[in-house]
Amino acid sequence: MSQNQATYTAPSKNQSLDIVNVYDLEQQASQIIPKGGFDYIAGGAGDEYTLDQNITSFNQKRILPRVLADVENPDTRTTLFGSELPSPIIMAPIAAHGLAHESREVGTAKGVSDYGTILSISTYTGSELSETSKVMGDTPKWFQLYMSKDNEVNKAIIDDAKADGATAIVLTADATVMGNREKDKLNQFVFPFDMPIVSRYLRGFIEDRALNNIYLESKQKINTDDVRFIAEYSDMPVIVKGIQAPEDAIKAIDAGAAGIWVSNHGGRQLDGAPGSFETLALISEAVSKRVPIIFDSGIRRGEHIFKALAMGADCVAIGRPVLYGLALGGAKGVTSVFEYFENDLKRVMQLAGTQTVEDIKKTALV
Ligand code: FMN
Repeated sequence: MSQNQATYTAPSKNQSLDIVNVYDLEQQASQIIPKGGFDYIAGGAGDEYTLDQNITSFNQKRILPRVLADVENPDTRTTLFGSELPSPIIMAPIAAHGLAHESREVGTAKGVSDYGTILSISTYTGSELSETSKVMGDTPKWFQLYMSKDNEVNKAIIDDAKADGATAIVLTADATVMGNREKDKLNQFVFPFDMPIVSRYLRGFIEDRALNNIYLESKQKINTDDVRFIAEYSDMPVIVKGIQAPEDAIKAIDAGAAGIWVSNHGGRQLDGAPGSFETLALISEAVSKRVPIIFDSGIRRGEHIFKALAMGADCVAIGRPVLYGLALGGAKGVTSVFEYFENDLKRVMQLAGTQTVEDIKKTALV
């Protein structure tokens, strides 16, 4: 089923959501997002082994209940790159929010900013940067860069992100080719709308907006020189996203990365890779607190956030669940998702006897 602009109708409601859990949210979202769009969002690569493993691998570690802990109203507030946040929960960069809701990235930006956390804007945004900025006030935003083969194009994109007020560049390094997304192939999925930033380097390929064509124009040979180049050119903190091996974390930091983003792209790239959580302990050891660690891929519960922080992350990023909230409730739905995760984390903190985020980080899982 090929879906073009004329036939793709994204959901449009704007309402707060009463969330029981985000699996239920996914199920509800599957009923209202057009099939091609839903499969693109929810799907993973190949057998979807890694997609599943991202969630199940959290069970390899357990949280010891602690009592007589003298804890009340746990405090989830934290600071990341100088930004004060209500919780260690930020928004992952995600392409084409217009698949989930007619308000596109503008709806997400409003919802994230009403909650008060960091928004990461994808190179594959379907909204202009100025449109999202308008609804965000002072809420910090990061720009996620997929590199073009042409550094002049990269410079122009970084210039735009900087002019728009981005406070960090997230260099995604794990998507140099597209993962084997079989659902998208079966659906003959193409993006049903334009993407203003990436069109800068799509050149002749824009006509059918097929995924493979986008990757053809992206840079494949990414190395530490690119990290150095972006850090020097942008004069902003560069966070390297897609790190799953301790060696790559060390290489990134040596090249000037100001942050490490542990992620396997939500199981959308290399199928057969471990669950992202399984890689965190060794990466955290290698990073050794030199720079902050952001963790994603598989966060679905407060328990998962707690475990990621206890294993060395400084904050977690939410991906798919935010788009499901956007689909079901627009900007308000997005805020509801962040509030759900914060409340769930607070409950876990209370039961695990931890008053603050720093207490979680000191907790040993069993
Ligand atoms: N990561 C990027 O760095 N840039 C992107 O443009 C991007 N687009 C994505 C689009 C979709 C629909 C999804 C689900 C993920 C995308 N990601 C992208 C990966 C996310 O940033 C994040 O790593 C992933 O969603 C985490 O997995 P989870 O959603 O299962 O928790």
